[in-house]
Parts: sequence; C-alpha cells; structure tokens
Amino acid sequence: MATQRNEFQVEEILRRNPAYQIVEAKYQYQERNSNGKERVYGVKVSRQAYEELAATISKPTLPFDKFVKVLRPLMMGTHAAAYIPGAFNLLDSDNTGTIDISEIAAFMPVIVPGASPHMLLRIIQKVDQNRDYKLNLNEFTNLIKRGIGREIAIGRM
Ligand SMILES: [Ca+2]
Repeated sequence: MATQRNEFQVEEILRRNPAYQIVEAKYQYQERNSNGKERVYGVKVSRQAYEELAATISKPTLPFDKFVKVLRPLMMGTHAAAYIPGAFNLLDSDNTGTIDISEIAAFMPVIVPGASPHMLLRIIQKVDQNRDYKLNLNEFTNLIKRGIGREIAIGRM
C-alpha cells in the first residue's frame, strides 16, 4: 500500500518553572521506516511563543496550560487517543458540538515557525466530511488519528 505509514514512537516532555507551570512542551519522535532505518526528531512549543502569538489574535484563545492538552493528541495522534474528547471539548468552548477550523489553524506557527494556517486548512478539508468548515468530534478524531501535528512538524505536508 502506497500510503503505509512508518512506525513511530513519541514521548512528551513537559518542562516546568519553579511555580510548576509548564513553560515548554516537547515531543520527541523515534521513527523506523520499512527498511529498518531510524530517524529521531523533535518539536517544541514554548509558553512564551504561544502567548506572544495569542496576543496577536483578536479572538479569545486558550490559556497555554489548556493548549498543551490540545497539543498532546495533536502531536501524538493515536498514541494519545484517550485525550481526543478532552481536547475537543476545550476547543469547543461554547459547546456547540463543533469547532471552528480557523481556531486550530491559527496556532500552527507556534508548532512550526513559518507554517502557514493554509497548510492545516488543506488537510482539515479532507476530514470535513459535511464541508461546513467546522469539525465535529468524529471529524476531529479522524484528523488527530492521521497524526496531523506530526505531519506538519516534519514538513510532510
Ligand atoms: Ca464538518
């Protein structure tokens, strides 16, 4: 099958300050391709970078501590499937049962500097089955299970 994914393991490392606040979330990937070749890489998101970006967005944004709970399934995919509903509820702050695509897309640059929200929008459109530019829990779950954060992070999109 042409779309076969490489096997990977991922570890989340949270760095905290003396007040026990998370100051950085790091995701470390170890990947083995079909030839048995190993590749190690990581992505990190800092509170500072997140808050700086959040300050430029006119809409209300999640505090960093909650954002990390969204980031976890986004970056870990099926390895953090249990966190998908919690992440969805955080993003669906007004409890409409759907989340706005632009709310997720707005934060792509903190995951990968230079990543454009359009990259994510393109992928999201593939899981947005009813094409309403919003994601329900089912569509969001499909998105996460595709390992979307990791795909963006390693520039495979
Ligand atoms: Ca939809």
